Amino acid sequence: MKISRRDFLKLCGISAATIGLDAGDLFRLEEVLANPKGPTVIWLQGSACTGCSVSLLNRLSTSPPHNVADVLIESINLIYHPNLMALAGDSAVAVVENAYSAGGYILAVEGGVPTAFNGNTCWPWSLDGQHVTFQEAVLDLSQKAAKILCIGTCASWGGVAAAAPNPTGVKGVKAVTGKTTINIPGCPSHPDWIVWAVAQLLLGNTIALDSNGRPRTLFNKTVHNQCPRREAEEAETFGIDRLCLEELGCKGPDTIANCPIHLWNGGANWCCDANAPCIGCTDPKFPFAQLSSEGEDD
Ligand code: FSX
Ligand code: SF4
Repeated sequence: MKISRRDFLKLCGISAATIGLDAGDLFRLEEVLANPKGPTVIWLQGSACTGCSVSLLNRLSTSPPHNVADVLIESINLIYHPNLMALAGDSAVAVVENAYSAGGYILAVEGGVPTAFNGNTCWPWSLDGQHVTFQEAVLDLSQKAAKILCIGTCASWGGVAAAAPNPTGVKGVKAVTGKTTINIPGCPSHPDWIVWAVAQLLLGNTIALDSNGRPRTLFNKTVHNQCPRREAEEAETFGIDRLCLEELGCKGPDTIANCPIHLWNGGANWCCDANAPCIGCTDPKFPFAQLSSEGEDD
């Protein structure tokens, strides 16, 4: 299916209300996407499960464009993505090298950065017959990136990939590069959060971040604060509809995310309303411990 740059606009238009784009934003996006010299996006995958890419790939619409991956490839200059690009081997690396020389690209990182064993547990590619570690690739490419987008909790702070005992020494991108990163957490990240962030960067908008690098527009209230079960009686056992899940370990009171309002799977549902306690996957300390909430509560 041939998809044009206009289709990214259409996707943003479909999601405009839910991802907070107004008519002026859509008009400016149209101008940006019409520019053949628009920003280049390099998407790297490190220590992760690829769930963030799958989450984005599953961003389905009932009308064309159906698949956000096609849209991103055809409408945004996404030059490197391990699962989506047609190129492989040296020719794929050459494309990254060219983008690096030009600079000014958006570097999207999915997955944490293994640092133990000099980073040799993760090799994204080889150059001149030498393995390049993911750590080297992230360090090099971060130098000339206009913006660094961390897709998912692993890239943001380590996440599941950095869970103890963490033998490969996985860290988040900011911890490795020292650079400011725009963190779009979630395990996986919500596709609309990713689309929102890419659209903001294409528009040249400044994204206000909280102290953990998360966009304040998306991450400003606890899950608990927005949960429809907040006043409900507490469940003592699993599988009972409409009861609060705090006694069963719900992390909603300590987790900042808009899942109860934004919903998942094309608006089908979200964790607590499927009777599954929030596991706190957008939190810097996920999966084992959590920071105290910095959002409003009660
Ligand atoms: Fe991590 Fe992405 Fe969790 Fe997986 O790849 S945020 S392990 S669901 O999805 O990086
Ligand atoms: Fe809060 Fe979780 Fe209870 Fe919802 S289910 S009200 S998020 S503790």
